[in-house]
Amino acid sequence: MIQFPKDFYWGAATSSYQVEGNNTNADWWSWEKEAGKEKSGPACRHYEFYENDFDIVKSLNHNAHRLSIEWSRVEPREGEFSQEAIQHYINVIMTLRVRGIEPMVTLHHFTNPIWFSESDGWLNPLCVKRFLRYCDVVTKALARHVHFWYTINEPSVYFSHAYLWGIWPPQAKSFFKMKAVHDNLNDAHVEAYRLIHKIYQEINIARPMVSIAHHMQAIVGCDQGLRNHWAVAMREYLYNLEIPNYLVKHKTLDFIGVNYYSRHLVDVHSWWIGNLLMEICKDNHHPLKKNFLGWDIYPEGLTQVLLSLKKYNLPVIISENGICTTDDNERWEYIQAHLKSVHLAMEQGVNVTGYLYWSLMDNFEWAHGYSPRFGLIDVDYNTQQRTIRESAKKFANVCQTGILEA
Ligand code: IFM
Repeated sequence: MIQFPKDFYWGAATSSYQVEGNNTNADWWSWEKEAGKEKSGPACRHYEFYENDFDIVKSLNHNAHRLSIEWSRVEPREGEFSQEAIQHYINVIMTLRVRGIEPMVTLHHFTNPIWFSESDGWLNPLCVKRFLRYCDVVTKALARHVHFWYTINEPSVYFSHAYLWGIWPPQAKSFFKMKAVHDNLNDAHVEAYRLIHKIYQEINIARPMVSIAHHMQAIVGCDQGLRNHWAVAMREYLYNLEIPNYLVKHKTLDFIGVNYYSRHLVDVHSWWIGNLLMEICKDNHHPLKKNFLGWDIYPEGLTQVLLSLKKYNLPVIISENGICTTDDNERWEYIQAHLKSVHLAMEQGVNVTGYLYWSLMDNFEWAHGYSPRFGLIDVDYNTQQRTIRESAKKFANVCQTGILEA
């Protein structure tokens, strides 16, 4: 039996674009059409059904819930803020609060308003200023009801997918553009962190907790050879620790949000820098069970990444961890195994204060569309019927008691 602390945050996460539906002013909306991808369309219609969805959240004993604000709804045209959208998000937050659920709010989760993207998005020299104007409006509207903020979701995933691999909008394939966006997102976080704290100080409310949701993988060498050893060390620094190092150096993390799913298996056949940084194992000599998208399931890696954060001496919240699968038994096994890994890291001194499963409900998985099923709640996209999965009920017991039967 494993016992988690009494005041632990338990819950699940979503993002606006993936569940709300009809985010017609977002860059993804137009890109889905241009690129011939599956359309997000009405998604889970969570924009309309959030009260009902939060009743379910309550029934599952979650005491925290992570969601994101859709910038393209709040500021559909440059400098024009929608009171309707702002009021909507106030209502969303209050709906959580009256149910005793701690809202954790993300300001940027992959999507941008079309006007922002059409003027060079995160490459425009004005991008940080534009993002801050939006953050200012949202923070002032929500400050009295929100204590936890994530400025940016998975900056490293965003800049690599959208500016290096070219598989997300705006489909750039340039190391230099990626580096510029990396720098701008770091600046955006640092400035947004300072702005949020300043607003809380001005209206004299308790210091908020501000972070990013940082994507981390367990980086594992196929063997202990010198080349793999070097490659693992370099990637560990560049992929996992470089961003937190920078943000900690600028004193702009109150906690660390960790999104963990899988491992990254390193097998390098040349000393060329490209191989050292990017070559991954293509053999099947260390096979593991995989999720629906083919990602390795590697729970012990969560202990590994959490221990790597110990040196920062900051609280950690698992802001995302989950599996897409058509077999719900696998989901419960995944949750159990990862919670054990979290607890192991806690026993070794990492101050983990919460665990949020990805995702509350099945949703739009970006370029993969609707096939991957990550949800604790099954969504029938034809009828919008929600069905609570067995794994959700088992997780609900842990949320209620803080006890995981080993
Ligand atoms: O669906 C995404 C989410 O938007 C960000 N983190 C990873 C999830 C699963 O791919």
